[in-house]
Amino acid sequence: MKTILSGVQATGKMHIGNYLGAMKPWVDWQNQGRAFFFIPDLHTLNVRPDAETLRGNIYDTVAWLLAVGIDPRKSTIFVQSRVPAHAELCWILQNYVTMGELNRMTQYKDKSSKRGADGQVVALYTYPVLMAADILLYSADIVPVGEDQKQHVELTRDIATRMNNIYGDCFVVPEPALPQVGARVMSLTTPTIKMSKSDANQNGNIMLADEPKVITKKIKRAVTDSGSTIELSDDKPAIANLLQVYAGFSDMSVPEVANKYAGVGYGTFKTELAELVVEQISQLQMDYEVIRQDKKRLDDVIEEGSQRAAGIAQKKLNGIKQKIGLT
Ligand code: AQP
Repeated sequence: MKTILSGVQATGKMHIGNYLGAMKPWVDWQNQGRAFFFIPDLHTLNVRPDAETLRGNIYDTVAWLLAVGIDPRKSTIFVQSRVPAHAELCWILQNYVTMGELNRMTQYKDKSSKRGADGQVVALYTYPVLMAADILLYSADIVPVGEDQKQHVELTRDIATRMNNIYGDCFVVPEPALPQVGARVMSLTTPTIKMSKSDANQNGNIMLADEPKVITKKIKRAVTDSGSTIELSDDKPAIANLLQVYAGFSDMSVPEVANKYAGVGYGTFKTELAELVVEQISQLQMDYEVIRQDKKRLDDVIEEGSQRAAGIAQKKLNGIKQKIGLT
């Protein structure tokens, strides 16, 4: 049986890129193997969130996972900081990765360029090493992620292979799995950059928590390309992105959506896209509101999942410590 693992940051603020690129596909993945979905709250510390906000965001994020359909009877849902083995393995792995490799990580370049000197914290730089520990502790075969995280999974593969070569069988070498639709949802205002929580222009994002009228307004104001009718083409990146969003929410393929709307005006297409997105997000929001009120249920999910994860992770860490001579 394959092991599947992935995570979503503890910001509580998910956009439709996180949803279509990661969380929605996880709902299918949980039926295809032994699945782990976690909240990487140690990663989230690199933006120095206020303590009370972080505490609440962890609950928000778990509630969103349940609302989109992650089922704790099928998947282990856990919080990273409750499993001490992540930080310990991260330290060990830092000895098997070079600064040259970390310097090539495009996410570090993107995120650090958006922050001032004070925001360029060491944990942002070493983020991919902690992510490698997250994956390798559970012997994950498959890591379903959006395209922006693919490079980090590839680095994880390099680290695992390196340690396997030095010490013999240490780790399973994981494969990234990108969804067919939604692997890279782009900003609605600047379709050349990915939709991102940290984008200064929040009109480019559709958040899962946005009200229907806000979603509709953002879609209606989304930039379009030259021309006036729907056509799938490499030189129409804005339309391609909107078609991708429609495909993601309708479970159609992008060419199917393009065929359905071929020759239709941008205005009509945007109206129907907004209706589709509003309908689906409204349902998710209703489920989320009910789940978020039930703190006892959320505590139980976190506690049970984190205990199960900690048992597996500690066993793996003990084996690695033995192999490398620490015990
Ligand atoms: N625009 C996107 N399109 C498709 N998938 C995306 N993901 C993120 N942005 C897009 C995927 O969502 C999962 C969880 O991501 P994360 O919580 O680790 O956040 P991130 O990758 O750092 O990107 P964000 O959410 O936009 O935050 P910032 O602004 O901090 O970069 C991952 O599988 C990710 O690939």
